Amino acid sequence: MDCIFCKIANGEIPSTKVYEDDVMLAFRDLDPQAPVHILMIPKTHIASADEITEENAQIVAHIFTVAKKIAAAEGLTNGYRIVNNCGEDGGQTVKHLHFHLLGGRSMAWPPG
Ligand code: DGP
Repeated sequence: MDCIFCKIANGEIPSTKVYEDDVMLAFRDLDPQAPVHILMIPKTHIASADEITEENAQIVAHIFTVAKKIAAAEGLTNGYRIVNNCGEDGGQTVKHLHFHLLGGRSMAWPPG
């Protein structure tokens, strides 16, 4: 499968990793939209949030338990935002489930 985030997860494509375990990887976004912009991905290929099931939901729960530790390690003591873009209208460009962890500035709402 020609998936760029699978290639990052297995080391075929380099990335600036900030966290890794058996289940997930977190690395800095190539095109940061905030002073801290990290992508958190499952190592296993899940195409999008639309593909989350009872069977793989534990992976997502794990990512969220790690997210706050990454935020703390990045010094985001004043809050942060976690974003998932799902499908075309959601603005998803890479078809491998990922959560954007953004921080280091005040975020606007609503998103564009
Ligand atoms: P999304 O639009 O939600 O699918 O976000 C995809 C993000 O992935 C986007 O912010 C740019 C980032 N990205 C794409 N290719 C690479 C890459 O090869 N390396 C890294 N570090 N980030 C990438």
